[in-house]
This record gives sequence, C-alpha cells and structure tokens, in this order.
Amino acid sequence: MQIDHIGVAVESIEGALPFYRKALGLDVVHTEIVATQGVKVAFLQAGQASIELLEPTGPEGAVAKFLKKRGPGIHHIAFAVKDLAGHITRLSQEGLPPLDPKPRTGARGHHVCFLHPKHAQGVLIELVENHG
Ligand code: CMX
Repeated sequence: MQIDHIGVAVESIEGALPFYRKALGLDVVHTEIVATQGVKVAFLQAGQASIELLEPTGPEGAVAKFLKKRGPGIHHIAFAVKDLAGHITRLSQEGLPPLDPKPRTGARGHHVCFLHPKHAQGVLIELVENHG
C-alpha cells in the first residue's frame, strides 16, 4: 500500500501554513470543509503523498477531541487502496473491523474508512479509495 496522506491536527491552518510553506516549501493544493467530520482541511502536496492539515470547525468532532486531549500532532496515516469495500470485508473477517462498516465519503470526494488506533499500536489508520 502507498501512503496517501498524513493527517496533522492543528488549532489553525492559517497559523500552521507558514512553517510548511517557508521551511519545507510545500504548497496547498486543496482546501475543503468536511462538515460531517467537523473539520476544515488543507492538503499540501509532498511528492506522491500529501500532508492533510485538520482544523476543527467547532468543539465537537474527532479532531477537536484529539486536540483537547493530546494537543497538535499527527492524527492519522492514510493508505491508498483499491476495492475499499473488499478491504473492509477482509479486515472484519480477520477480527479487525473498521470503525466504518462500509465506505463513506471523505475529503476530496474519496471513499474512506478508519481503523481504530488500538489495532495499530496507537495510530489511527485511514484507508482511502480515490473516487476523483
Ligand atoms: N490517534 C491515536 N489515538 C487516538 C486518536 C488518534 N487520532 N484519537 C483518539 N485516540 C485515543 C485517545 O487518546 C484515547 O486513548 P486513551 O484511552 O489511552 O486515553 C482513546 O483513543 C479514546 O479516545 P477518545 O478521545 O475517547 O475518542 P473516541 O474513543 O471517542 O474516538 C476514534 C476515537 C479513533 C474512535 C474517533 O476519533 C474516530 O472514529 N476517528 C475516525 C474519524 C476521524 O478521525 N475523523 C477526522 C478526520 C477526518 C478527515 O480526515 O477528513
């Protein structure tokens, strides 16, 4: 599997961007509000993968909770897959049921599912199937 992106929880995308732009020379290629997840996101291209900055749009939602508990930092690692539904079935059969029992639409219109950090040594994992 290829890494598609690494999600980084931030208090403010605007506040985080100067570092990524100036220190690393990365540019924003996409921004979006993912209302269902309570986040605003900005994707910065880094080679074939990207960094997804995640800023909460309100006090509810997984990223707001994460920031409150743990502060800014790496929130998840996303892997690109084909046949996401097939992976969900396989993982469920292997005793690793994803948090999403079927693919749902995430940022950039892609289909996604998440795997609980308890299965991956404390790292939240996302599987993403490109539907662009
Ligand atoms: N990475 C690692 N650990 C995490 C975590 C993360 N992103 N989020 C929560 N945890 C840990 C907490 O630190 C806590 O650990 P302890 O029990 O040791 O204290 C434990 O998981 C439970 O945390 P919680 O704050 O009570 O959170 P919940 O159990 O309510 O939810 C999770 C955790 C992973 C099930 C939930 O965040 C989830 O369903 N995530 C998937 C969706 C998501 O993250 N959406 C935002 C991104 C959207 C996008 O990329 O577009």
